[in-house]
Amino acid sequence: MAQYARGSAVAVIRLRNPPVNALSRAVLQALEDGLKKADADPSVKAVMICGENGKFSAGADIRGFSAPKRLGGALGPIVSLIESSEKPVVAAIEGVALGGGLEVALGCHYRVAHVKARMGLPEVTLGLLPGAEGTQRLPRLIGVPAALDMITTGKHIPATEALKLGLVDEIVEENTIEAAIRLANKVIGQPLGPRRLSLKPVPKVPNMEAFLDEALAKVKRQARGCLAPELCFQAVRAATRSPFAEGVRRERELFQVLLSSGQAQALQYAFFAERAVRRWATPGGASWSSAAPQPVRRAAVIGLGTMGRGIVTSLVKANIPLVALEQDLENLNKGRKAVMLLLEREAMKMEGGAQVLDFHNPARLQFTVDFDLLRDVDLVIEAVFENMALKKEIFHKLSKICKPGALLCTNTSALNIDEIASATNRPQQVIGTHFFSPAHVMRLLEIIYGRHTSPTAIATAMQLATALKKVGVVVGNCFGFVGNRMMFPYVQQAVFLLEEGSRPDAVDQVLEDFGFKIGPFRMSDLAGLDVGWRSRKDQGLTGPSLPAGTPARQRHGQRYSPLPDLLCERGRFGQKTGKGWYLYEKAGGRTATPDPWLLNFLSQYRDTHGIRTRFIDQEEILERCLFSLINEGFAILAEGIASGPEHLDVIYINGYGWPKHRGGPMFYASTVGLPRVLAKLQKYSEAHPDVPGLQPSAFLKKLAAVGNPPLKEWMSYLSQQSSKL
Ligand code: HSC
Ligand code: NAD
Repeated sequence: MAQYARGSAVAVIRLRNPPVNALSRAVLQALEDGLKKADADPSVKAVMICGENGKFSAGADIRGFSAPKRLGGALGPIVSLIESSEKPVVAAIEGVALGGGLEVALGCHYRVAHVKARMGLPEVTLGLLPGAEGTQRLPRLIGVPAALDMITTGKHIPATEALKLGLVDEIVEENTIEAAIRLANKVIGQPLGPRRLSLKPVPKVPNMEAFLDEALAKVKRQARGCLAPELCFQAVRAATRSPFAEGVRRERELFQVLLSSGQAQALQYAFFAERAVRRWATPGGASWSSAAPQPVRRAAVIGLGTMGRGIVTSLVKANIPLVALEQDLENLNKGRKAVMLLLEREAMKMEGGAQVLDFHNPARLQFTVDFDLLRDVDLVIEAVFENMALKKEIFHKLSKICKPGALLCTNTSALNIDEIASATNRPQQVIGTHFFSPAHVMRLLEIIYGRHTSPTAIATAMQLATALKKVGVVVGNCFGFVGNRMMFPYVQQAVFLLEEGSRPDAVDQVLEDFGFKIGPFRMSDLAGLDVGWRSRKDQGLTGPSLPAGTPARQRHGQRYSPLPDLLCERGRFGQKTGKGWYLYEKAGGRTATPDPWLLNFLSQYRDTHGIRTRFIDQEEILERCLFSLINEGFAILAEGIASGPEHLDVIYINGYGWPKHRGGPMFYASTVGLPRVLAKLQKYSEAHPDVPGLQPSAFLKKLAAVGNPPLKEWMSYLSQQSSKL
């Protein structure tokens, strides 16, 4: 609601809707009532609007978009009502003023902000645009380039930057409310015309049309299939071409287009999914509500290779003192150099730089080859080679050296957490913390509990994720966990498609057009083909341990493609060797070009194995790759490995480059329609009966039999017996 109070000549309207003062219908009604009351009271000479609990407002109530007309219909006119007040209105911005919250502040005649406040129009990140006249007022206040940047990216800016841009009139270190009341008293009686943004012209930019053309090209480049950024651009462009009222009409039209696009629903689902996964639970009954984390005052990272370096960087950035350990001095020096380079780069992006991170201080970051220095750490993250024997040896050593309460985490990509834990005297404190490469950049932390992992250990790992500014998702233990397990059938289909007649660039293009940042073959070249090769050798699928006489294209009675192994045998590991599925300008090069050698090799391979080459259309490429991944997702849900589809979606959006505007694989399946996904899988499975990944999962069949139940009801269809525990 909004609370109205009048102590002096200044009436105070306080937005009140915990926790973030979202502008629900009730809040807007109370705001309107307050404004009208202040207007009618002759003793009131000015108005101050602020938010309860140190937050101005996080904008429109996102849950209210199911009834957008009522919400939107109210917010724009209320902003106009504020602006047209004959008494000066001052916004006191504390905490956040986002979306509709900032639009309310833009309707005010003056804005005072606390130095720590953040402001922004993040509607674009929800698949929308600022629909309460923000696309028309902001460019008039701070100019087109800065407004376009804020509106098309949705970034939050700190108060200091807002002051430089002219978005706020004053910033204060404390007592924002008092400062705003002081300003309100000071401006009583001053003309309000110049303070009404709707009356101001949009500041001129030399050669505006050329500037806009360039800006549009940039927005399109970055949007990758997401509609909202371009429509945000169009709304701002309308401000440069039309009078205010016409611009507002255009803004409303574009808002409606976005609202009905489907992308807005997907992005709003993703917003709430990310928050929902914080409330983790296991089939054994442990949950976020009863488990308490233990403090991590000092940590350790073992192994300073690709992953360890990023993990160390992440911990330093989160201000957690740590020890970084390698197997020998040579690797330690290599790792130290790489970590320092990463940290220097991170420091350059920060205010205060290296001094703030303080990474040259051995009390904060110590490099060693001596396990004894791990005696008093609270948490260890192991990131050595993906080898079970080595991991067990290290965990055995850790359980002897580390203090009894220390949490022992492994960064394994796929190995069994229970087996690793069995090498210790404290399996309840062993947990998987699966970072994604580059670990200091990627937001996902997949947290894997084993059979004995304690709720405290899970809560501590989740707290670590928050401290590292990552999204932690708690999942159960199985080969590849959630993310990689769903990735296996996807990559497998991509390779089968090559066998049958497609090309790496054709497959990548289809998936990149769908919105993936990078297709499966470019991804595999980037990560290194040798990583999977090593794992397949360890599993006895290829290499010397493969029993003689095993058919080239079959393993355990199922279809298998030796293509990736054949490339590795020829030294084609991807970018690192300058060739893999593509050709690169040099070893370590990044520019992929289709390789005539590979196309010739594929054609010889098909001849050798008697495979008839056929044309494979885009629909088949997309469906076989995506539906097999989704199918594995249903199997994971049925086994109780993840507690809901939103977990899988958050993992895919934050760890695997799944396009957020498609809401994640399981949300996407719900939009395609489960009966359709099932029918397509059945069709492909009939054509490829030796590919288990295409055989529809029992859970998908069960849901499709009901029709297309809403995603939030899926888990209620799982019987207790099918759960893993
Ligand atoms: C908008 O404003 C559209 C306008 O332009 C008007 C359009 C008019 C239409 C015109 C038609 C013609 N609503 O993130 P946290 C919940 S669009 C509802 O954990 P933090 C959140 O779900 C809006 N709920 O906290 C969570 O509850 P849960 C634009 C909202 O401290 C709880 O609050 N605004 C909500 O890490 C705490 O949130 C945005 O996009 C909202 N607006 O971060 C801002 N905002 O656990 C979105 C939050 O039960 N919000 N909740 O799920 C944020 O970015 C972050 O929440 C904050 C706080 C930075 C505010
Ligand atoms: P890497 O080969 O780049 O680095 C491993 C490091 O561990 C090396 O620097 C090596 O010297 C060190 N090491 C080996 N034995 C050691 C010992 N006994 N004591 C201390 N250090 C030792 O490997 P990586 O890619 O960083 O992978 C590490 C782990 O992370 C693996 O389990 C891998 O599956 C997993 N992972 C990798 C990725 C990725 O994209 N590379 C992503 C997620 C998880």
